[in-house]
Amino acid sequence: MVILINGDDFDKRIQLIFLLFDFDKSGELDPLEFILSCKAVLYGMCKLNKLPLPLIKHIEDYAKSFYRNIKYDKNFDNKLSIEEIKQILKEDYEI
Ligand SMILES: [Ca+2]
Ligand SMILES: [Ca+2]
Repeated sequence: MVILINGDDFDKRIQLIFLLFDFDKSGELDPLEFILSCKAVLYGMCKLNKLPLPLIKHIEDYAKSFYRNIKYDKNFDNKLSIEEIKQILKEDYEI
């Protein structure tokens, strides 16, 4: 996540990653798409840093928590738009 938020072209990076995981090109990430994107990002970060891989159950619980929190899913439609994801990364960059 640090790599994502520390660049000058934050919006472009987020857009690119968002497009990779918005499998149905709906313009929003549904819970399954978000879980898959979390898995890919976390596994990549762990492998890069030679850390143990997190349990899939923990990743799923973590990802699902975003959809239960109106702070993240601001319109509570059980989908995360690119604007909602940008806000998550800007406001809670330590996640
Ligand atoms: Ca989608
Ligand atoms: Ca939403």
